[in-house]
Formats: sequence, structure tokens, C-alpha cells
Amino acid sequence: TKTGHSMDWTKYHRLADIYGYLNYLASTYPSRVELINIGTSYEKRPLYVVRIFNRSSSVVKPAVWIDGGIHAREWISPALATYIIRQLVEVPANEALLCNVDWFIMPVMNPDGYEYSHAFNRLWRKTRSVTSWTSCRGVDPNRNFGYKWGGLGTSTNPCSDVYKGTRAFSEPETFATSNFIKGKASSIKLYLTLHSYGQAALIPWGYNVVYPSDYSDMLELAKSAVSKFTKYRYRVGNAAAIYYPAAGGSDDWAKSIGIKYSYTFELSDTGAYGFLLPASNILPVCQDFFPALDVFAAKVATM
Ligand code: ING
Ligand code: ZN
Repeated sequence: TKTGHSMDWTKYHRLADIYGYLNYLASTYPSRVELINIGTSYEKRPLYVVRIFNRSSSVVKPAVWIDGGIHAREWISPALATYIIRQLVEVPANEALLCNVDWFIMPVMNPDGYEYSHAFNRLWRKTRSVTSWTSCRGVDPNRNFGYKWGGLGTSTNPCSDVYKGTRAFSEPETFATSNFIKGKASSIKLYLTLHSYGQAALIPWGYNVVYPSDYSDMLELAKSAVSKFTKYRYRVGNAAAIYYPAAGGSDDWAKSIGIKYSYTFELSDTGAYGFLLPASNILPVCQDFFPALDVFAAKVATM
């Protein structure tokens, strides 16, 4: 095509479009984009992390991690993650966001599930692995991380949507992601995972209504981030308290390895369309969200 990719934010795209865009960015902007293949999904799709940084600077900067698409059906999540990538890479006015901070963005953590939700079952949530002799497939990746694995809000039933898997990090997707993050954990100061729906900023711990000792720092930063939103109102609070207790979540695990600021953002809407958010909402949600990254970057730059 004319532009070298087929990505936009007027519709929800298949994985091929998203991955095509990442490859386009890496070859078009080598001075600020590195495309890192961190592993392979159960069905052998590549797992990509985009590093966005100023390659001419040699100091190691504090970093922000953002992931999307842990849950297959939450299509607004990869849409926002790719929008953030575009804003950081292709909009010159945002270059200041790369001055003091590096960005690691994984737009689709669960590519098998994402494709399955497009091709076969719109409301699919989990991975697509085979773990039992039942005909049920998939593990909930957000019950498969290795902190308090198997606790409240998880299931041992392979047919459940919150099936925890056979062990922590049983899924190639959570295993590869956690290993990559662990390898960078000293530089990653903020972990942000994008889900839908509900319009809320969820703060650990999620495994139960328990508060980290520095919860007030985490709360203050989240409140200041959502105060940038002008179109959608977000609730802010402890994940287990304002949603429900659920163990094995990625944000709890990130917090447990020492990443001070760790959040799950539940994007729009509040339930009218739920997971089936019409594509006409993609741009409004993304445009509303992006300014919050100023707040996160400013904090991380001081760490
Ligand atoms: N929500 C998260 C889930 O995995 C969550 C929210 C995680 C709440 C951990 C509490 C604790 O259930 C979505 N969208 O799935
Ligand atoms: Zn989710």
C-alpha cells in the first residue's frame, strides 16, 4: 500500500495488520524503534515487544512497560496499545516523552486468543493451549502469573474462563513475557496492563483486599493520571476491592518483583457494549487516554 502498512484506528484489526505495522515501524524508524521477538505462542505465533527509545543516547533510562491483549475479546486494549506506539513513534510533538524514559510495549500478549476471537468466537478470553483430556482449551493468562497463583478468583476447571492452568507460567505467552520483564526489571519502574471493560484503574493487590505498604504512592499517581481524562470517568482503587479478588494477575506479579507502580487499566465502556465496544469508540478512547502517559513518564523520569 501507499503507506507501507494497513493499520488505522477506525476499526479493529487482525493480528497480521498489527504485526505488519510493527515491522513497518521498525524498518522506517530504526533510530527509535526496536522490534523484539520474545518468544512464541502456543500456536507458534511470534510474541513481539516494541522498544521505543532514543537510540543515540547510551545511558540506561528508567522504563515504562505497557501490554495489551492479555484477554482475547478485549479488543480495545490492543487498539490502544498500538495507538500509543504510533503516538510515541510517529508524532514528532511527542518526542519529549522519549527524552528521559524508555518504553516497552507489547500490544498483543495473547495472539492466539486474539485471532480466535476474530475468526471463531468473539467472546473468547483465554489462550488456546490444550491442557486436559476435555475438549475445553485455554488458560486465563491473567490467572497464570506466579504470585499467589491458584488463590481466590481462579479455577482448576479447564472449561472455566478463569482457569489457572497446570502451574504458574504454564502458558508460553505468560512465561516469555515474565522472563523478558524480569530481565529488565531493574529499569522498568511502571507496569501498565490494558484490559476492558469498566473504566477503572486497578491497584494491587488483586489476590485479596490487601494493600501494599506504598499503596498511597500508587493511588496518588493513578489519580493524577486519570485526572488527565476529559471524556471518560475512571474509578481508582484496590483491584480486589473495586472489582473482585483474583489471584495470578500480571499486575500483582509485577508488583511482587519490585516494580513499584503497577496498574491494570480497565478501558471503556462501563457495560453498555462491554467487550463489544463499537469501533467508532476507538479513537475517542485512545485520544482521551494518551495524555495520562505524560503523568506516568514524568514520575518514572525521577526514579
Ligand atoms: N479484568 C481483570 C481480570 O483478570 C482483575 C481484572 C484482575 C480484577 C485482578 C481483580 C484482580 O479479571 C478483566 N478485564 O479481565
Ligand atoms: Zn481482561
